[in-house]
Amino acid sequence: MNNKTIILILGACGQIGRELTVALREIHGTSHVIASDRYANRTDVPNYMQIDVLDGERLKHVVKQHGVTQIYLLAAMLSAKGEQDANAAWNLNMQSLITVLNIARDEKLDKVFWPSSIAVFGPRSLKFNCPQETRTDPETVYGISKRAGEYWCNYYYEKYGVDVRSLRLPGLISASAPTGGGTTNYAVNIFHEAIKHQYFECYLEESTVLPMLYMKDAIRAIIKIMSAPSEKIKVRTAYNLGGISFAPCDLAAEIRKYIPDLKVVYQPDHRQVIANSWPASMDDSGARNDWGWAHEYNMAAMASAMFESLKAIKKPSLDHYPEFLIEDVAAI
Ligand code: AKB
Repeated sequence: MNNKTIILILGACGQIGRELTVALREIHGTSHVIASDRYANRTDVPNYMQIDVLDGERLKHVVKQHGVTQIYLLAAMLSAKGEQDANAAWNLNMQSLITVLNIARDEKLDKVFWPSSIAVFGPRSLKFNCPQETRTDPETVYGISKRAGEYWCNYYYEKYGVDVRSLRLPGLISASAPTGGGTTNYAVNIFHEAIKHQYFECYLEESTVLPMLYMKDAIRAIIKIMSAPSEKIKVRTAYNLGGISFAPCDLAAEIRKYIPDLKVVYQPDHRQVIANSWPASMDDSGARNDWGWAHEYNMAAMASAMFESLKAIKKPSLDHYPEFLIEDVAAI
């Protein structure tokens, strides 16, 4: 670790943020990793501060005051929620990125991480083994903001030398935080409902295959791309990232190995349209060749790890999360 590294995580209470904060603190130490989110009074999280990513002045002040050298910008409105308020989604997703890129340029930050998504693809993209370069044509405001954001990252790198790195993340599965506002959330929620009720109402059709990743793999990917030497990063928009692909019926069959009585009812809603527009699997050979990405968890290993983690939680349902963290889930 570099003693001068001071990391600021924006969106540290979210699904990625919670695990990334822990992982980065294991590497750099808690005092070198500032966790921040829009929530006040997180006295349970050490080295935490409340920051609204749309408040550029405060963000700049914090960066200067604490000598921040790297920012991980994780705050965003995801695909399904974004469709409910397109302007708010665009504003949050774009304005926060431009603000962070400007600060990175002006304050000469070492590096920035900003996640893109498989949502940059659309119905005219290749469905299987979707390549890095293909038609994108995203059909959600979230996907449009991610595609535009990729170009902004490339622009700031080319024009100002800002070392911003990005991954097109697939659906992420984890036990440590609820999911908020995404289309791929069913793959997390099914575990909770299977344990609690042995019953799950799935908002996607049983055969809808989507690219997914266990969170531990995603965190490894983020840490790996961020620690790769700059010359290894050949894609300055965002790298395709894949790992596993499955449909709700595949996941249900895997979960039935642990909970044989699980009943799943399929009731596709507006999220089905979004899922239909996304690829089923990703060609992430660029990430594998350029900086050595490799996933470790297949679906069986992911499910086993999920049950292991959820066993450690006394009341394994969405109820065990603090109220403020489930507000986005409840909104969908
Ligand atoms: C979503 O479902 O919106 C996200 C994503 C694929 O970026 N999980």
